Amino acid sequence: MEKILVTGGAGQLGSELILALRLKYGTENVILSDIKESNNDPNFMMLDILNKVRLREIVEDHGITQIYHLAAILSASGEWDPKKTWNVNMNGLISVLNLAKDGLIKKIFFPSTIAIHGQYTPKQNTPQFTDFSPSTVYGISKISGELWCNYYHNRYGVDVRSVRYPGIISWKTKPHGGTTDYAVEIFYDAIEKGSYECFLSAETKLPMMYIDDAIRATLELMENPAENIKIRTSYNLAAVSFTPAEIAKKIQERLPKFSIQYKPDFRQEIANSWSQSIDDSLARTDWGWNHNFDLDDITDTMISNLKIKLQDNV
Ligand code: AKB
Repeated sequence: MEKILVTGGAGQLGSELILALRLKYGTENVILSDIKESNNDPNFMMLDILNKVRLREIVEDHGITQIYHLAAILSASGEWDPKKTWNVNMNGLISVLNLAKDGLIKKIFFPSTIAIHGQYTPKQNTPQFTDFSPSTVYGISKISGELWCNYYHNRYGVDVRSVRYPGIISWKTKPHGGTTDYAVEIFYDAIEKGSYECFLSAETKLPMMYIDDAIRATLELMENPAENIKIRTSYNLAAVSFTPAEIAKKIQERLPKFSIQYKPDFRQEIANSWSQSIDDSLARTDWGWNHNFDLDDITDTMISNLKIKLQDNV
């Protein structure tokens, strides 16, 4: 029986990944951990990922077999405290990798990101293997993390698997501290205020994905036989690409009074350093990845669910 620990599990991705994992393995076998208290969760443990003694204790006490290591500081908020971001993102991962090296856990999931892209990364159809010289400390920590994963796999046989997520769009839990967060905020503001002030310019094209696709990709990657997982740094992963102007138009087709203004801030420079579209053919070939949600599906799903969720405010 698998026993799973999700670190940093209370965030945008974790809160929905937890639901999918619990459906599969049972609530009692999937522990949600985070630095913030989560009183309502039926199987929660407080964990600061920098506390390696506590991490090891949880793993030993509960017979943890797999860790989904989501605890990290993202691209925009990471720039406020680069040293802390490096510490959390890097040392947290190394502690988790060491648990597998020491034979305590069998499998690790490590989320990488399009934030590993940089100035010299090809902006269209970014290949799996190319120049990655990121400009943010988050990006630097993630590309370094990928290399550490590959090293632990080659040197110690650790079964660590990873995908490079694009921006993730979801309605249940809001993202915090990312550059792609605008693509979620725009839906909240469209419904609650009828207008949105976007922190990226109208033509900033970025790769994005609906949360259901992101969760399915994660589970499919983790459940595939080990021999199918040929890349142990991290797989390119893609679904759709669009600009703020394009998503605004889709919203206006459904909410005709919606308006958008553009006021780019420091996040514009970060977005400019990332690619516009990704070649994820190796994920598709090696472990059968395929996305389901296009921009129309995402827009419909976000608007209908948020209208219900926010109905008291509308
Ligand atoms: C961010 O914007 O920092 C994240 C990411 C692309 O990893 N959503």
